[in-house]
Amino acid sequence: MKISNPILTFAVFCSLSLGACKKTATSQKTASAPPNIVIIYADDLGYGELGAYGATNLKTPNLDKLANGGIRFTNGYASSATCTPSRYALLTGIYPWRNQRAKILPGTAPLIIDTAQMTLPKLLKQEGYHTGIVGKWHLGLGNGNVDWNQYIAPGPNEVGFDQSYIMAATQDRVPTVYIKNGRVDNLDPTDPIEINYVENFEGEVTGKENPELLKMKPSHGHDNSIVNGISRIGYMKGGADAKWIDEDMADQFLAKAQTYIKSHKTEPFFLYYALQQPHVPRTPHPRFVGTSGMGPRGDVIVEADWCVGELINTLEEEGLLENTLIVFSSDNGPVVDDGYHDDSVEKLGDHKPAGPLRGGKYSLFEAGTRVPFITYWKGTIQPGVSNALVSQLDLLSSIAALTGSTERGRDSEDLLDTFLGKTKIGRKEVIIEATSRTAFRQGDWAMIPPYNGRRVNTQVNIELGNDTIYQLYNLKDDLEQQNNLAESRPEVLAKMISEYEAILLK
Ligand code: NG6
Ligand code: CA
Repeated sequence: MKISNPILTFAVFCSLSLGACKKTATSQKTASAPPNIVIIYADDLGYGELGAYGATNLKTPNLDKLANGGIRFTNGYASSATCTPSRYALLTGIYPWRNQRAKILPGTAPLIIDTAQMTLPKLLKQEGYHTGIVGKWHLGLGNGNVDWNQYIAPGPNEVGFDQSYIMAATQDRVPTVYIKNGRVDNLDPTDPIEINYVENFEGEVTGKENPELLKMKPSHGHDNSIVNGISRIGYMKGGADAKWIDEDMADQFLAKAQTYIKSHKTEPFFLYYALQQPHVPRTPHPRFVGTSGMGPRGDVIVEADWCVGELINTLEEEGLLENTLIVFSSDNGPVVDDGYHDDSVEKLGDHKPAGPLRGGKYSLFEAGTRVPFITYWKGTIQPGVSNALVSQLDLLSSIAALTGSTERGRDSEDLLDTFLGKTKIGRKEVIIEATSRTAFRQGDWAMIPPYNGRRVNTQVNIELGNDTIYQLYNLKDDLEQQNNLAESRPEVLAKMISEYEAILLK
């Protein structure tokens, strides 16, 4: 028997040796070995923050290189205007508003991903990938009563990551320690960690009672336990040796990500590199202090850009750049004052974190969820700009398709060709979420249902999108969402309401 077609050869070979073919099947589908996948995920980085997205005062050469050497999406969305829900959607391919627990979580919250749930790292593991996460987690840990001095589970290692080096929640929440594969790194067992989000431990200093101990003062909230001269959300006792040094966090996560790449370069790997910048508290390493001229918020964006450059250098040095799909995005839109007096407002100057968009973090307006979104694969993706509507939700099904997996996320569309720049057709519509409210984007239209809450969160100075009436904007002519067309285009509004509600109920 002579068969020259390689796929046929493969089929015959498989039918002879059955189960042994999974890996080979993947290779056949992608014509070569499956690429490594690196998702770099910033925290609170806005649509207008990168040079490639129009920033002029802030210099982001490394991210610009990625954006200009890959596909720069102009209609790329996070699933939510806050962190936890977006991260939930990214890893599960499920709309976060389907899960009541997908809200901004305290550091003591239990894991909100069911360990039986299919996740992006799990499906990649099934395809033979090694999987790792470095950076911010914020999806809960344990089952509700974590002992921080024991193995902390379930967590990332129980939902698909072979390796994890994380912070539990946010940089402004306790516990302020790194957790390595479920164990607090550098923990001295004679100095156990206790965490409480309701009351303080006797004798422990707080930002509220001891403001003289602070090097960065809170503007709102953030007045509980003091760690490294910065008061946080929540109370913590013990764990002195394990506490992170905020100014070293970027270097620490970068080093872990680089080590991960180097130690897994001989097998396909998935690295989820979840940067902590520019979320509060903004604590650039001294090397970056003053580099942006915009105070710590700008400086940590410069620092994050440098980290991305270093990571790409590592991929290049290891000869992996042409076999690695890199995705860069942000978990939600920007906020300037998010709770600390850090000069972010005073030194912002002309910089527009959201670019031309209205709103910001926490908002149903565009800036809440429309974020920088870049795909880069040297030699495979032809550089370009795409206005296709894409959501971070879609990464799960699209990456599954890329690797030959048949897994798909419930709300995740296979947009592989869009992400690879082969087509500019994206999804038709997407529901976005912000602090438990939802809105609808369809084609050029954005529709926000009526909500009772306050219109502006004055603490962060962001318009939340609330109004007593329906809002309808045509983003093609009115990207800034200034002209509510709900009354003048009732037919568009009615159609959108019914299609939006149908998805909500699905
Ligand atoms: C808010 C915090 C804010 C930030 C946010 C979570 C206050 C007053 N504000 O509650 O500083 O931590 O939660 O951000 O506490 S996120 O990007 O992780 O969603
Ligand atoms: Ca965030």
